[in-house]
Amino acid sequence: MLDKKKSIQEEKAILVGLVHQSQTEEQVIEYLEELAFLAETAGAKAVKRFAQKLPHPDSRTFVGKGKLEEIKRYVEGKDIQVAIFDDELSGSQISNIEKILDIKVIDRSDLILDIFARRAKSAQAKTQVELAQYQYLLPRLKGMWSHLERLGGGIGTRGPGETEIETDRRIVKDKINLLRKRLAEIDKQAFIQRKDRGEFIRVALVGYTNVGKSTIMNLLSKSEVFAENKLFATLDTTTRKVVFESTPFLLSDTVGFIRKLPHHLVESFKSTLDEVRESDILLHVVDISHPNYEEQIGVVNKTLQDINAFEKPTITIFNKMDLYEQNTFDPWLEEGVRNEILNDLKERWEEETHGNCVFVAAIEKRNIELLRTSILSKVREMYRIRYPYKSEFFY
Ligand SMILES: Nc1nc2c(ncn2[C@@H]2O[C@H](COP(=O)(O)OP(=O)(O)OP(=O)(O)O)[C@@H](O)[C@H]2O)c(=O)[nH]1
Ligand SMILES: [Mg+2]
Repeated sequence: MLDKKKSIQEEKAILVGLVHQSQTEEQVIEYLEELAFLAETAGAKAVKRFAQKLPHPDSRTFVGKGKLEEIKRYVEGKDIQVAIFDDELSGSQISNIEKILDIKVIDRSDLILDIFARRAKSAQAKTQVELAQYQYLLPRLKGMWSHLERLGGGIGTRGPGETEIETDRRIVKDKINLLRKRLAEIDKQAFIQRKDRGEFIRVALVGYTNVGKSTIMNLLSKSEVFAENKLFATLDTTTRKVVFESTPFLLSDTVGFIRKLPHHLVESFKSTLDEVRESDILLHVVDISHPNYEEQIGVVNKTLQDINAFEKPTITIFNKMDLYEQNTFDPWLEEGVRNEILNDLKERWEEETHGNCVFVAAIEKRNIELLRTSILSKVREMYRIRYPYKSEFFY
């Protein structure tokens, strides 16, 4: 029962989102675009999107009955295996919707957990994801049972009684406890390792997923960190010692953030995010070519607050300037007008970040020297503050 197959690799999917009152239609289009990208990262193909304006989700079926009928009419007779909802669903909502649509139903959290599970490489990441998966499952067990009951529902088959559900709950709870203990052990080891790193200033790359953190890590540290155009390419933190003009420091590449990151996932990734929490300087990478980049900045800041890593000295790196220019400017636009638009943008963010920002195109290595200079001056400033009497040892 606990092996309910969730993988959606090579399946065709429809996407469903709700438009709340406070959201604009453009935002919801962008959200579903992101959900489609998540589905693609998990190996599925989104063939159709449905959105409904509702003040509150329907407690039984999430979207309204009429909308669900519309979706059912679309799905019927087509080669579609899964419906993906953009918000977290309860166990009973999942089974109610599955009853009506007669295809598999998963939600955004499920999808993100599935991607994380497939990408996890280290024992730490694997344990963290597994823990989050069981925590997500626990409150949904009952709904899933009633779903199974229906599937096996011929005459004479008896549905599960409370005992079976209770047995399952106990199995899941035991598993959660076991994983927690295992994680605590791994965390202890990681903590000891981090302590071994001495007195170096620590710098962490943070940001929304797919903004170019690993690409920048590679440029700055000449390492080969896995970077690709998929969400959550990086799950494990990579730390390298870097030396700029004889000043050494530690640079870490970390897991990307996303809106509505499942709560349990943030919880169990806390130890991976220790690297961020314990760092001295943050490099907040932003994909300025993304239509929702300002909202993404907000999501990252909120997540940093959640893990108690806010209000650290930060350099905001506006990346993908090449794509931004390509998307914003018509080829015939005069050079003067272009520069004016670019200057306005830069001035606005210079003001907002108190001068702590750099505009780069990592893919073209544009402005990387300037970025190095900004990082170096921040790192040296931190050494001076941290070790007023011996900071000269570090450069
Ligand atoms: N056009 C353009 N693409 C870029 C730039 N920098 C990175 N990319 C591309 O953006 C995609 C994501 O890059 P990554 O470095 O993997 O991004 P990340 O932030 O580490 O992503 P996650 O680890 O998945 O959170 C890759 O396809 C990169 O080649 C840039 O300056 N311009
Ligand atoms: Mg990465």
